[in-house]
Amino acid sequence: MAQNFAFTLNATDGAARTGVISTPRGEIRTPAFMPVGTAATVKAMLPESVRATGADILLGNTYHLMLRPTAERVARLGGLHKFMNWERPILTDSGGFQVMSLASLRKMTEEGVTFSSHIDGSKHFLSPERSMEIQRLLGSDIVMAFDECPALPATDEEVARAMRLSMRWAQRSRDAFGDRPGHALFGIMQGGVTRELREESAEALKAIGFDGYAIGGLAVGEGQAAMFGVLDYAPGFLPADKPRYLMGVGKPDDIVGAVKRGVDMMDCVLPSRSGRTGQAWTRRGQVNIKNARHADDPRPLDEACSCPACTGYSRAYLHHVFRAGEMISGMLLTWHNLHYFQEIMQGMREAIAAGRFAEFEAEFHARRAEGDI
Ligand code: PRF
Ligand code: ZN
Repeated sequence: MAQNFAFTLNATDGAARTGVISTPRGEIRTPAFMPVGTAATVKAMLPESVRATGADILLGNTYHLMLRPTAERVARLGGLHKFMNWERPILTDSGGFQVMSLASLRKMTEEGVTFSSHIDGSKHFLSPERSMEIQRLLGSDIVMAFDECPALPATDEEVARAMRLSMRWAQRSRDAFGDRPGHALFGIMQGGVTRELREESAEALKAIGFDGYAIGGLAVGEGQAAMFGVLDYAPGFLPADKPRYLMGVGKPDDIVGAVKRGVDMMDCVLPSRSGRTGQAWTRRGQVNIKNARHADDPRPLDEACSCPACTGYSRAYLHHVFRAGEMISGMLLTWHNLHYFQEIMQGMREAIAAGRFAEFEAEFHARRAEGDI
């Protein structure tokens, strides 16, 4: 197991947990939300601004970086942290999930997946061994095993086949990763919405042994009720003394529901992507800054928010710069959204530590029910 990489649980409240992941590049307070920096940038944000929102760790992508600028070039330039000017922890996804959603002409075999780049059509190959090599070249602190995530709905046979292939790939990822002090390798559970397959996947991962365990294959079209149905049991199949990471989730209410069920880490493009399309997330729900009702509104987006967008600008201004296509629009809304997501995480960490997660959750839902006013 990785040296200088440790998970300390500080408190639990029901299934919810709070703690700290220690790495040589700094501490990650859990539950943690990881902003997505796909192409070696959290779009529209300087790294110091991302840090100012409260992020302890970013997510990067094997798939995008192997295509452009290539992992070998990033390594020559001193690694991803130096390249993008973010010295704190970085977790990298392993690439298979992005191949399935972005690449064309995919061909999957036991060995790996061959695909054409969504950028220029060039041909590439990813396998557990190549994914481990790329993530090592990038200098990732938390490396993800190479897996296959089927889109739901899929037949039970298809979900089982993909899960069992992912478990063989998990063993190959573990073997190829080797022993890298200060760096962690996380396994990824698959198995769709089928309890028996989730349990089989968890057993296979535990037998291999990882520094942390991700729950993959959710938020792929099954809906929140089905996802929460899986999260009612799946975290309990995983070791209590290792971090649990729910991949690609989610909206604020998904995040709160996942933490309630025992998840420690999450990532999602939602706060950054929706910031660039004029969608803001606030304590009172979603606000579409494009809407004409904001054109003369001198109030901030959220009067209780301490982010730069809310302390320095009116809804009228945010509406104007979005309509005018000004770059500051995406910058301010992304900052606000990331700030709000991190504020939810901080609120949950404090609530769990104080044994009042239920009160936090009730207050969270009550505010949203009031709506934007
Ligand atoms: N596997 C990997 N990355 C992912 C997922 C997965 O299942 C998901 C599913 N929501 C998002 N990102 N490797
Ligand atoms: Zn704000």
